[in-house]
Amino acid sequence: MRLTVAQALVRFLAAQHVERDGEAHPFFAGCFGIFGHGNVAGMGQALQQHADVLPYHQARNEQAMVHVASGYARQRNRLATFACTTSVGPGATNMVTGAALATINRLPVLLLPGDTFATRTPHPVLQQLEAPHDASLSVNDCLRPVSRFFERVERPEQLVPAALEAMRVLTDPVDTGAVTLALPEDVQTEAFEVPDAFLEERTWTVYRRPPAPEALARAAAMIRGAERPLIVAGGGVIYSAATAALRALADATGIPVAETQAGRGALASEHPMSLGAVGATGTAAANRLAYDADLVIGVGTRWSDFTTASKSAFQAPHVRFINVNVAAFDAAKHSGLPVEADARVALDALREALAGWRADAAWSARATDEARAFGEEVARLVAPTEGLPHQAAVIGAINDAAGETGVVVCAAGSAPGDLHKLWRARDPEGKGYHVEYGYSCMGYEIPGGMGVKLAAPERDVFVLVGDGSYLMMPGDLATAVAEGIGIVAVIVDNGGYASIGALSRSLGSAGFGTHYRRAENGGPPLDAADASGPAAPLRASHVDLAANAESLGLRVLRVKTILELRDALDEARRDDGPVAVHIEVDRYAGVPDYEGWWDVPVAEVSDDEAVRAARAEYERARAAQRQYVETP
Ligand SMILES: Cc1ncc(C[n+]2csc(CCOP(=O)(O)OP(=O)(O)O)c2C)c(N)n1
Ligand SMILES: [Mg+2]
Repeated sequence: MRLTVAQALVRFLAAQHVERDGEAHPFFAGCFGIFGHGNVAGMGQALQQHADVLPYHQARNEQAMVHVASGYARQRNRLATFACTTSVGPGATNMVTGAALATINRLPVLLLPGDTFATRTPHPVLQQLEAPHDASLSVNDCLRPVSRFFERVERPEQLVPAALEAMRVLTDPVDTGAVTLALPEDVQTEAFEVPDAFLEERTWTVYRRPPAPEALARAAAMIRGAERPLIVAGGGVIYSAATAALRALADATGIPVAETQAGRGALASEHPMSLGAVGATGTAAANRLAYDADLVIGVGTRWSDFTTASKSAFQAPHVRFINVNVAAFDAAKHSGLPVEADARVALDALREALAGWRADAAWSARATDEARAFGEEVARLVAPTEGLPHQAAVIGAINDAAGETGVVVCAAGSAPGDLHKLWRARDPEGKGYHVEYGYSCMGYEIPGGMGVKLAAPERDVFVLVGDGSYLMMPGDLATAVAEGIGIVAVIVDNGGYASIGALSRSLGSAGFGTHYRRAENGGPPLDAADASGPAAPLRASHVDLAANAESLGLRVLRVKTILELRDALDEARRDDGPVAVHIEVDRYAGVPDYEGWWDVPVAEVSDDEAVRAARAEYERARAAQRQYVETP
């Protein structure tokens, strides 16, 4: 059949299915896009013609639409996503940040940027980068380092192998991430004889890879020989739908479980072995057990710097690691014993291999005691206080409104650390907690939350967004209104970049550059150079974020107290359309650190006494860093 490249691609995408555990469904939920001269006639025409098989959704910012796809993919356990089409030039480069986020978080997204003419005739076309030394370069080459697969389709026939390669990578749990097919604007519109088979329904099966028997036996022997084993559950546990297998292993063995950001909620907080967050933003319970653990069993984690508290969290002499992971790259980290396998299969196999064995009863009991004590600490922190509300109490209110099935979405600022520590996870499949912390990208919150809501319309989706993150990318709230995506965006206004302000103060730099307005323009003076900040809490910013959200078409609820917030959340979640809830919080009321640390280097020389003191403290803390190079 003779079709244009764009028509063939759209029909191909609509025909792709993915299957796991015998369940198959379409891989692409649709295509987000913003049209320009680089895609309006090619992809635009094809999407119009085939709107019945691949629905089109208009976005307001290309970065945001990639975030929507990432949020969607994560909520669907990476078994479905959106395609994203852009024009050539700025529309395409706007996707670079979204691509990096997807690739770092190992989430499948398909990017279809327009590209400059393959014929080279109108060169330099509008928005073209000219590289005198290399005529084949275009701005789309920025997408290469942030894509797991990149191809520029310069001839129509090339689409066939390129599209198949794209699907291989997108559906592979090891390789997945952003995939880019750059489409020169002339090639999009060129027709070719498309093989029938290319357009037929195709199912990509995600097989569950079992561990090598020898690797499993070694892992079981190491666990049996351990005195203080600890599981660290990562996002892979949730993506693999292995939360029940994790719970069964914890029940059978009494091994305590700590969680990364992506793995948060893998084990419900009520479980006696659930220690919650570990690492730089960890709970006292998890970090104390991590300190003493002699064997750490990472499951589906890529061991980000935060998880190990910059390699200071695990302090037992000769602490060893076992890494259960589908990706050899991650399984080899920390000179651990690599167990390359699907998380669910491996957890079930470990439970069988450990039948009859239990961890030392005193160690398990310590986990339960610490978890209970930290639960009391959480209750203390989320309780409403006098005066300006605290962010912790906002989190407590959202947690209650979310119940067992609601989802909280967040990405950057002070909230991710607070959520990691404070959130009581209740959803048995771990789908109630969605903090993007691989890239911790300001601006992800709103579009990411829209993706979650599109993936799970039956759930209430609460987006917790700081004023700074809000200002970076509010525009796609207009998309949420236009498309009827009923998120609840809780705008937590503390008048600037409070998290970085606190970090700056702790490093001796007095919160420099983290308030919106300069002091000479009526903004607040620099903070006191100590971690407690000024005595009187400063009122939030001069920007009326509630009015901003209203102007984009949202219903907005303005609240002043936690009691009002609770009512507003209840009202908002009953509303079908998107609702924003605006609340001012105390910029200086942070949640404490619980023996977590983060390596942020401090100036080695300075005229400032506060910086010199911070450097001395930094050097003391850095002495605890380890390399984890034991022989397994
Ligand atoms: C795109 C992007 N730019 C910069 C940063 C660095 N950064 C991390 S948190 C933060 C401030 C966030 O402010 P806000 O959303 O108001 O949250 P708060 O810190 O006040 O809790 C900044 C600038 C980032 N994570 N992402
Ligand atoms: Mg803020």
